[in-house]
Amino acid sequence: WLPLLPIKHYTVAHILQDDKVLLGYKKRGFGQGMYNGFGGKVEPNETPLQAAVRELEEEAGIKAPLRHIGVLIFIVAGAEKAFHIDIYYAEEFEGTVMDNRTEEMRPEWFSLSPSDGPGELPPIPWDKMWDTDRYWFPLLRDKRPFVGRADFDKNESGAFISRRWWYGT
Ligand code: 6OG
Repeated sequence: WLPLLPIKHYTVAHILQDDKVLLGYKKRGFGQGMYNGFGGKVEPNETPLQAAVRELEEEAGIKAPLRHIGVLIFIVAGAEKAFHIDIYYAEEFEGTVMDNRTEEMRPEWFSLSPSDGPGELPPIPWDKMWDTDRYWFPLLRDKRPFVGRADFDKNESGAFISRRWWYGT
């Protein structure tokens, strides 16, 4: 058998509705201070879909019929594990979006249409998101399945450089 790089399996779930997307401001942990969909680690006793539904309920307080739409693989030079992230979305949900009630995430709606005028929802906060998000968000918005991979290496001065591959339908 070939040696395998073990993976850490995560989920990220988004609600897409009427040209807007629900994201959460991460108040602690990995990705603190950034906006992301809702998600976390897939536990050993559950499927990725079960994990995605559970995390959405824990972090946003809503239940949604999530559909799988994308896979991201991140490989960081020198790290013991690769990241495997399953991306989900739903267009409807049950319950009321929680209003800043958890320690973890503060849910907020953002506009997916570039031409919103004053008084409308804020645009996607790219500068406070993972920088690879901008590659696959347009595919998520259009509900086009995708896979992507990014390899992160350090250059001589210690800065991360990345190479990326994206495949959409
Ligand atoms: P906890 O450790 O807080 O879960 N995650 C990423 N999300 C995006 N958009 N881009 C990435 O690429 C990510 N790497 C990890 C997966 C961490 C959460 O962060 C997500 C989980 O939802 C760099 O339980």
